Amino acid sequence: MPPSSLRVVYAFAREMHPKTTDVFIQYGTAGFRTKASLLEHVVYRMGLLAVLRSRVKNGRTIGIMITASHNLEPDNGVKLVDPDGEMLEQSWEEIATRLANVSDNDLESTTAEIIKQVNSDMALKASVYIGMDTRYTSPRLAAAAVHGVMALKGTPKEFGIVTTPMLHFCVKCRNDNTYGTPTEEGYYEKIVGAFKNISQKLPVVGNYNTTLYVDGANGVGGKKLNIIKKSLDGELDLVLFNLGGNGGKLNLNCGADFVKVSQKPPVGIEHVPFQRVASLDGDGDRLIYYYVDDKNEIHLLDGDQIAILLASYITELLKSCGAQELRLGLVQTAYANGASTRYITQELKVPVTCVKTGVKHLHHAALSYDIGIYFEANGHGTVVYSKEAKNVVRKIAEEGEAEQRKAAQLLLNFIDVTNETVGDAISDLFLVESVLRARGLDVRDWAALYRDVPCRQLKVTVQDRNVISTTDAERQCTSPEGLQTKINELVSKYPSGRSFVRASGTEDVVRVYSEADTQESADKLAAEVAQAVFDLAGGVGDRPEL
Ligand code: G16
Repeated sequence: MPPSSLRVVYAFAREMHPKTTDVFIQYGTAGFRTKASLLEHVVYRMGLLAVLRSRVKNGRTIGIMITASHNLEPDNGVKLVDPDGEMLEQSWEEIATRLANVSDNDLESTTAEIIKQVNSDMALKASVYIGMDTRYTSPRLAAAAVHGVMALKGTPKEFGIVTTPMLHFCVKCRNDNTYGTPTEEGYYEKIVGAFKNISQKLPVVGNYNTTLYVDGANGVGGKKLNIIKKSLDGELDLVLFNLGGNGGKLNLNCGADFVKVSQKPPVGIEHVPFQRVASLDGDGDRLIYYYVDDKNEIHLLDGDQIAILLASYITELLKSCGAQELRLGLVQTAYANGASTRYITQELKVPVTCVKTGVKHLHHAALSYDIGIYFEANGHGTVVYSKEAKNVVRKIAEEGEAEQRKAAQLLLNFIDVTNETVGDAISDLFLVESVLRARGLDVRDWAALYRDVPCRQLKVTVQDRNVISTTDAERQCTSPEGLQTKINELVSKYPSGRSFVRASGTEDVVRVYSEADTQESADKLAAEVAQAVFDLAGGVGDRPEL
């Protein structure tokens, strides 16, 4: 494509997707995320960038997902997916931010500069897959992405409404046909098919029961499970609620983020004591389990517990295969409950790495193990298996002793249930159910593995959340001055106290996390730290109450 053709980049912008706001926007924890009304020009420009990225990757397919995941309905967002189905390479985030913020008048020249900077060969073909969540603003934004791709003569392919992990999966399959078929059906075939294989190998034993309630957060994940449900031949009896009907609003008083942060069950169903319930988030990339007891108290089984369940089962299978030489490790963030980290290192004897929030950081760290399990406490995570690990297991499945072969075949099915590209609520749900079934566990048996330290999360609104800087995987705050000293002082008053603060990369807030020996103390510590943030970091609105 000759450089003179870049004129169309400006023409499309001016005519169809003009930049109508001067609010600066940044590629954050999971792409650009803000009020949907401020995003159209940003998404158009990400269509342009996806084409350049595809050409830099020799024409391999790039993904664009339109979603604001756990955020409420008025927000929306956009993120780019790299060829192996992983998040956009971090060095390109700054380029994305630059392109999103230039004026329409400077768009053509900035695009030309970026083409030069990244050395994108404009003669190459470019392919871009586009998916969206169920928000009413998503179709309009997806159209803007298509226009961006067309402006630079790339080939867009629209997937319509899909979960975020489905789009990641399809991108990966398109670039690596050994992974699967790049369609929604291909996803069901591989992931659900492998789960059915496991279920047929494992009879229902012990306390496990096949009924699972699922809170769909009124988003896309529940809708897709409703399709899957019909193909499950009694292996799992899904009772779905919050599917978007009856006026239910996306992520409002329901969904994984609501359940995890508020530590309350979602609306939408009458809870039966001790019933196993799974809660998805709005775009189907996070999963939290919980049950309500006979005193109406909720017990959460969050990302930490899911990671532990998967790690212990994979360790057991590796042992049964005789493949203990494969290095298994776990990756968490500062939000991981202290009790979970102790359990993993002391009981499971599995190494743990702590990294910054954002699956992109966790995924990267997990790749350094033969088998890397990563989960944020909020339920976002998956397992990644190295080529070497897969080869070892495959060889045992073919050549091992009878018992070893059996375990290796089960592990191969387990690998196929996993969406290795990114955290995936549907795939994770089938992994968890496989382990509970294999071990004959009820949700209470699972919860009894260890006890969480009481914790609390709060949000504080400040004038500019960028005044907060952190270090040590976000566990220490380096600015504003005096805030970390104040946090240390507050924490020292509480037995088993721990607290940290960080700026959210998906919402315009500062997040506060605390742990202490009792729930009352954890709540109080969080409120005191929230007040310190409000006072020292320019809080707006009402000062948080104790
Ligand atoms: C996204 C990211 C997660 C992150 C979460 C909250 O989740 O993918 O890794 O934990 O945002 O991030 P922050 O605390 O920076 O707002 P989702 O489910 O919203 O895509």
